[in-house]
Amino acid sequence: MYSRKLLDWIHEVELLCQPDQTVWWHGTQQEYDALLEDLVIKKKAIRLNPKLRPGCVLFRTDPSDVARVEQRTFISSKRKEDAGPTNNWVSPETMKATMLEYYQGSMRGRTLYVIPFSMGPLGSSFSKIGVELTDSAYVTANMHIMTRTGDSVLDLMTEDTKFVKCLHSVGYPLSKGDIDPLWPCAPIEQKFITQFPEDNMIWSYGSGYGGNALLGKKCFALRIASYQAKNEKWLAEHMLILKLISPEGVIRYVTGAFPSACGKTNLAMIHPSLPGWKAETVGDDIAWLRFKDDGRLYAINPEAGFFGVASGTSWKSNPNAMATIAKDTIFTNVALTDDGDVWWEDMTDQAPAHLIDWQGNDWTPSSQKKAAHPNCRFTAPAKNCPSIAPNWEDPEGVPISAILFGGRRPSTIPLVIESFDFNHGVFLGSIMGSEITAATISDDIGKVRRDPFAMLPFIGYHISDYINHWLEMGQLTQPEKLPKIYFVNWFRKDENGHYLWPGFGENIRVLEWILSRTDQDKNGITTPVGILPDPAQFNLKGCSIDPVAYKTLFSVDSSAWEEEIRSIEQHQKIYGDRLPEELKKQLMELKQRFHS
Ligand code: OXD
Ligand code: MN
Repeated sequence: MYSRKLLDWIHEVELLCQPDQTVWWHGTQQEYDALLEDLVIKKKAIRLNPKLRPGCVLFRTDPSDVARVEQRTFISSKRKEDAGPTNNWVSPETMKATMLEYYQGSMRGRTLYVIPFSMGPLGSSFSKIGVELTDSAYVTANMHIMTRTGDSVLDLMTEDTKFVKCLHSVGYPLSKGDIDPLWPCAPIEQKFITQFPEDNMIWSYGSGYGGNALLGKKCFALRIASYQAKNEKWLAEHMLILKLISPEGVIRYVTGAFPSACGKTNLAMIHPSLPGWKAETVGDDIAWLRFKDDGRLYAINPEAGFFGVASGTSWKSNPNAMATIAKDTIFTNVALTDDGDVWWEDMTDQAPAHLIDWQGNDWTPSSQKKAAHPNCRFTAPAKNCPSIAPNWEDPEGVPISAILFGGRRPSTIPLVIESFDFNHGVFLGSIMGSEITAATISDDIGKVRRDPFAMLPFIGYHISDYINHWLEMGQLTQPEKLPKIYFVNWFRKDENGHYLWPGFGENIRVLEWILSRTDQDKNGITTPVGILPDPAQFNLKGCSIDPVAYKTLFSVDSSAWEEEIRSIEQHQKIYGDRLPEELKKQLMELKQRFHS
């Protein structure tokens, strides 16, 4: 029996958006295959060479629709102060009135897909249900990979089931005789990605790409879920989940939050360089965490696939990702090779002699433009990942021993810092960020762009309440049951601009130290910024790192930290008059530790 609430809402949307037809997504492989085949026939997608990439297709978006649009993303809470200083806010009444005008007839000439989906394993007590109504077949195919969709979700829904209503339209209605463009979307000023946290509702209009349109991901699993998590005493975080098995066979799990371009997916799929260590992937982007009766924090990955940045992914940087995308993958905005395969910058040392670039034009290595868009993506089922943990879908979640925060920091920040306690760890999460590089058009090169908890664009409410919620979570169990919190930095450089740390598989050495600390096996050295490894106990066996680099990696330079403290003080202004007391106190104590 379908829920009346659901049927009524679909009917409302049909009357509003006026699609030509409505199709229920049942979640089967046959439907998925037929949908993709239809897109290929209509030339909306290109089938890749089945001998090289079986089950794979390539989409090219409109050049104006290639990434999340943060300037068009809104938290429409009833009160402006509940959205806080870091979110765009428009009142729900005004936003609904504006968007209703756009939605009026917006699906004319198109099919409305009804996609029931579960974030999290079906039926897990961690999981939440949503229904996306979309006029995009591309979104439907991606949602099929990224979430658990279809009848099995409907079966779980009763009249009382709360679900997130996710409405999506590409914003390009078709009149009779109109030709549908390759990638229909609306101009930037008509794009809206709106979360209504109090209504459990998301309205997205005008974009067909990624986090703007696959509403289960950033909009639901982070923005709406973070709001729910605050009210229900759990955490919805922008974190990978990694399972580590020591040479002795001890299994532990860590989560990690990193801003973009810090190798989060690489770490989630790490190939450990230390003999005997094994790593398995539980999640690469989002973690939902809650305390269970034993007092420990458990995590699930609410997603079912990876929507990863392809650029830079190679057999060298991430062999597990490369193996994952060998089949059954949707590629978007990558380049096409002459033999019907895909390519992107840094996938191979040498670029092919000829390609069709992401916009459909001929490309050779002498071309001025990049062959693939820097934000080109793969959408691949998590189950195809060779490193996926056999228990990655455990409805009970996995117990977390350590939480990592990191960023791209060429100076100042040591390779790893252990926080003194949970609150100090929250402070470290609040100051994480990456140095602005030449890759970003900005006058601020060399300055740090802070991105608290890597959640700045994803917190569905006031950032001060978010920090306070983390602090309150730390009070919900005995201190010894809490995961330990670490700050890591794989990206420190010497004065000549060379990376001091080899990174990638060698990061297992840092993880080994972290886990030895959670086991209280090894001593640390107390410094003003936190606890650092005792160099004598840090495992460098088989790693050719020179002693000077090694010293710098673990050094705390007080004049650099003075600058860092000034920069943190400056950053704390984002909280306005609602700077959480604990963050103020932590900064003061940091200063004091340098002077005592
Ligand atoms: C993502 C992001 O797409 O963080 O995962 O932007
Ligand atoms: Mn992400």
